[in-house]
Amino acid sequence: MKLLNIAFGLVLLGARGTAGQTLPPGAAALPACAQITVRKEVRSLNPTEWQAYANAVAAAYTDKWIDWFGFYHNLVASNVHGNSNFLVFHRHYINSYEAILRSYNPAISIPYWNAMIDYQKPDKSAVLGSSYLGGDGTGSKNCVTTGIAGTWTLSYPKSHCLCRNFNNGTTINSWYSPEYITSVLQKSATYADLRAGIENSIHGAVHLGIGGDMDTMHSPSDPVFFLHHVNIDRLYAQWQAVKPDSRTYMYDGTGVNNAPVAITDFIRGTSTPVSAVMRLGYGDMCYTYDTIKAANGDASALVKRQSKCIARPNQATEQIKQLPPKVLEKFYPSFANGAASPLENEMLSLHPLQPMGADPRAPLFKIPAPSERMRGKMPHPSKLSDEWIKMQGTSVAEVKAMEQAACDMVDALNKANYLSPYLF
Ligand SMILES: *[C@@H]1O[C@H](CO)[C@@H](O)[C@H](O)[C@H]1NC(C)=O
Ligand SMILES: [Cu+2]
Repeated sequence: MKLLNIAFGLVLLGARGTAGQTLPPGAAALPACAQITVRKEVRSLNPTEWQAYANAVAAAYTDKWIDWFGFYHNLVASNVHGNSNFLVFHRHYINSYEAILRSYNPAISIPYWNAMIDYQKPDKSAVLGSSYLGGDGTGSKNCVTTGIAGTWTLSYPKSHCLCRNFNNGTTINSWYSPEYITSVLQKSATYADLRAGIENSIHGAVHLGIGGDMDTMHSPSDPVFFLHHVNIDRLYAQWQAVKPDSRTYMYDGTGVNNAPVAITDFIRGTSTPVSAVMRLGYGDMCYTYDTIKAANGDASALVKRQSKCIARPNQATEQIKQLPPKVLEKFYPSFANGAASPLENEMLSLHPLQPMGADPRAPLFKIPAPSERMRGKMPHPSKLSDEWIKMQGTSVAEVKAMEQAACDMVDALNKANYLSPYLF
């Protein structure tokens, strides 16, 4: 009898666990994926995995797929930025690119670049080093000459080298920190909140900071685009997974021409319903993230080689939790109410000076203690340019208000004498 009760209880629990993820009205039921792949941080790929990715990208470049993705993004750009289409469109778009890469090698998953951990000095990131995506452009045309695209000649919109133009001479101005993105994840109650919070912060800052082709509407010409947008998609997926019952199919805010969006909409520029990309593990969305697996208790999800390097996760979290209660409540509601999921804490991951996982000769990196002299010195994030805001079709007021709030958060943490482990 007791056993029966337990079994019955489990069935109910199972039913309840998925009840809120009931398909929205009018949506077709999608089959569960037979196989779910895991997208990982680029520096945790082993050399074979990274080489396989680089080879598939090279093949896609040769077959002009990179040009096609630049062309297509430019074609639909004005409809899919600065409004609620942003997250769902780019999820669909990245998945299409991944499918193309898999036509060359079925084992490929696009890695992500956790650009937040490099936010203080992005140009120092190993990801912009010659073993990965290459660095700044040089010469009169700002041509990239290092990394996997160092020899590229693109043909859209006209024949040109891959172009980058770091936004502060040879360096890049500060981006948005893990501390800030953690705050966005915890504070966003609606899909529209999350979309604006992510698109106007780390999303725009990376595009502008790298410059050149990344600062255009054919930005997928740059291989940075996909690793960057997979990171944006990861944040969306994590935010959904914090409260899957209410957030999986949450879709609100406004779309093109400020018209309210609906879950029955098609993703702009596609014949795919919005709802078809929202639930990972179903239909064509056969992937998850290493961070989501880790949050679900899979200790092996974050790569062993680097597990020693990730051994410092609680330093930032524990310090943040000791901020004055008013500051904590304002910026970190989930920490304040003691119910934070690891999915809404971006301070659990890597260190900015992480050595390149793809280089087997690189010694394991010992994380230094945060430098005391940096106490209370988190930099303000760099602002988006008016040209960029206009190009994205975003509301200037929305961006300015958000940038002000981001600076307020940095000031509040600095005033509280917070010592960030991401500063060096
Ligand atoms: C370039 O970086 C320096 C040092 O962080 C900063 O003081 C300066 O304002 C930046 N210049 C521009 C044009 O953003
Ligand atoms: Cu885009």
